[in-house]
Amino acid sequence: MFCLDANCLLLFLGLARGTLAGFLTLEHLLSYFETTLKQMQEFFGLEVTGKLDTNTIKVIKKPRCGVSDVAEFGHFPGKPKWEKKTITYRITEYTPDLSQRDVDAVITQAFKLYSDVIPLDFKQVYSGTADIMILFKARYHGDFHPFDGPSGVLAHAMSPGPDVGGDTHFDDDEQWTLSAAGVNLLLVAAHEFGHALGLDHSRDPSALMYPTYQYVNTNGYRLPLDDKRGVQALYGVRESPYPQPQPEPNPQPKPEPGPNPPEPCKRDLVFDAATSIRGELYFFKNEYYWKKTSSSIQQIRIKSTWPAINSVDAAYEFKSKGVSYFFKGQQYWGVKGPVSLPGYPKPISQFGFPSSVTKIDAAVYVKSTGRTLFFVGSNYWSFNERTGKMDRGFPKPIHHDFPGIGSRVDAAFENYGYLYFSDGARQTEYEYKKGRVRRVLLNYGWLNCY
Ligand code: TQI
Ligand code: ZN
Repeated sequence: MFCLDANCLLLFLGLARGTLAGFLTLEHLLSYFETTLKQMQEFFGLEVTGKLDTNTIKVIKKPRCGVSDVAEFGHFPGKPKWEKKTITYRITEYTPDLSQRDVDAVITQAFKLYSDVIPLDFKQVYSGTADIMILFKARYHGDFHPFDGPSGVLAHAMSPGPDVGGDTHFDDDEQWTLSAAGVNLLLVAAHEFGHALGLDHSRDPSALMYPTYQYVNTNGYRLPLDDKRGVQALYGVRESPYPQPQPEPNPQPKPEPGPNPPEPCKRDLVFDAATSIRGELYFFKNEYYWKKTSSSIQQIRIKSTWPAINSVDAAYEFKSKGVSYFFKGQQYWGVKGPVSLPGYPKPISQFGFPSSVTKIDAAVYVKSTGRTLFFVGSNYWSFNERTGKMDRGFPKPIHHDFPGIGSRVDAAFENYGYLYFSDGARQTEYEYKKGRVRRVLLNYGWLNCY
């Protein structure tokens, strides 16, 4: 915490430097200096005089936490920076080294290092021209700086500005990783985004913008102090804490009047979607879902739990990450129990669906194979959750691999090791290992109807 005074001096230096380009009078300098000194004196519990008295000098001279009071960071000539608050980015080409979802998550995380400390927001877009266009490509990739094969240059970014300004390219001859092996994507992306925001290299060896690559543990990684000062000197400080998704206590289901409250106990009940979430079963129908615990059934408006979601076509739970995905049309959302995750909705093309797929009928994660099965019309797709890629040779006809479950699937879920597939009001209990139907049921049988 003693480093705060360094910030004060830095603020002074930054302001002074900023002013130098325009008009700078001794009077300005002295008034900045006085303000800074007053803040410092207040912080250290000294008498607030705004003058360099002996006590203040003593404090300034004391060695503190090894952080020098002079700036090590740098900006580009002319200090180019973004003149708006929301910066869009788009990833046009991905690396085969990581799943698209992991790349998205790491890029989001790298931008968040900055948006946590400066009042800018970064928003991913999936079409058109974004402020920061991002791609992974080897060798020649459309600019005047072709990459050089493995190692050497890892990536580059343009300083802020229109057109190619901010654009960031990663050399796909590198082995991109989330770990200490190969080249860590978070650290390099965070470094490049520093350039894309207007930071030049730093002389501080602990800075992210120091011009040598050194792996550091990226768990809970935050922007090093020098880089934070550097970027705050350009954009200012984020005053309000970055809006964090709050794990709200599960909002109590209000008996809110809504459209089409479905009737549970009808033999012809058809589900839109079904999934397990944290050991409970969720059945979706119109704007509602039924939540089945071991002892009870509740009917709840979908919006009252996940405000952005009105109705769902398909849902599945990826248990090992504690995340569930909801699909509607060509969009999907990620949730953790009652908490909606930030950055959604995203396009289903991220799973590898072509644009001809306009809606998913059903989805289910099969733990034993690590695959998520997506049902679309009379076909199904197999998505490898480990690699984040669609398996080759899909889509395949449903009847080809799941004989007996029907010609299409409206809803699918897993329960106690069995898969359940609904086709209209009819449901089959399926034993995946043996590839056979065990029982034929009706959907409404799950809703404790007598
Ligand atoms: N790419 C250089 C870099 O981003 C490109 C570059 C060279 C550059 N000189 C520059 C960019 C001056 C702006 C200003 O630094 S790199 C590192 C680090 C590279 C290097 O591939 O050499 C990182 C990319 F810092 F580790 F050396 C990312 Cl983190
Ligand atoms: Zn650099």
